[in-house]
Amino acid sequence: MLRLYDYLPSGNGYKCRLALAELGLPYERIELDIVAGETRTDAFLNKNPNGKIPALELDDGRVLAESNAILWYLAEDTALLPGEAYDRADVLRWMFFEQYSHEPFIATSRFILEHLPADSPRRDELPAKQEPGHAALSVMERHLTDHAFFVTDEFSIADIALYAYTHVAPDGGFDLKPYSAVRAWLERVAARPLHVAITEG
Ligand SMILES: N[C@@H](CCC(=O)N[C@@H](CS)C(=O)NCC(=O)O)C(=O)O
Repeated sequence: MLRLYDYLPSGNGYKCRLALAELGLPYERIELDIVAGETRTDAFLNKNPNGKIPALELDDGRVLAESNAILWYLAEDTALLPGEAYDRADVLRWMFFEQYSHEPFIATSRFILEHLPADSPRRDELPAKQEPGHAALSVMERHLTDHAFFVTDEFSIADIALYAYTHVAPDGGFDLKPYSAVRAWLERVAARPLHVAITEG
């Protein structure tokens, strides 16, 4: 059975849980407390030398790290990944956007506010993350104003990659009120029949 090394509050881990739920794939979830350093043990570093969840262990023992690589692996030959070359590249476009222009500002603000002590010096990083975080939300808003989903007319792993941290953006201090198209898209994703919440293990 697939084994997912995970941390329940993690949006990166949640991306994998969302895809596994959409695809109806059974898996074993191994919870690692990232704040307590459980991803930095020798045993885990032998699985992912980068010391981060999520990591997906296959039946044959191979391990795949990086949330968006895991999404790609799970989605191959399913409705979550389009077949046409341009559309597949467009999925990658949005997943690279998520990692470079969205996650470093929106996800990390949530991590600092929700998982670090109130007196953490990392709180000083928060103001500088506001402008680029809102820039990412504005890019999404512009695209979603005339698209139901990010790539083609269908839900794909591009939507999963972007949903994970966008739906909890307010936890990081990002008000979603000005982004009506983003909010409508969040509702469309959450209404999918096999959708699971980030709190569901
Ligand atoms: N680019 C990676 C980021 C993974 C990541 O940042 N994981 C965090 C939790 S969301 C983690 O495991 N941190 C623990 C650590 O760095 O020790 C991905 O998309 O999977």
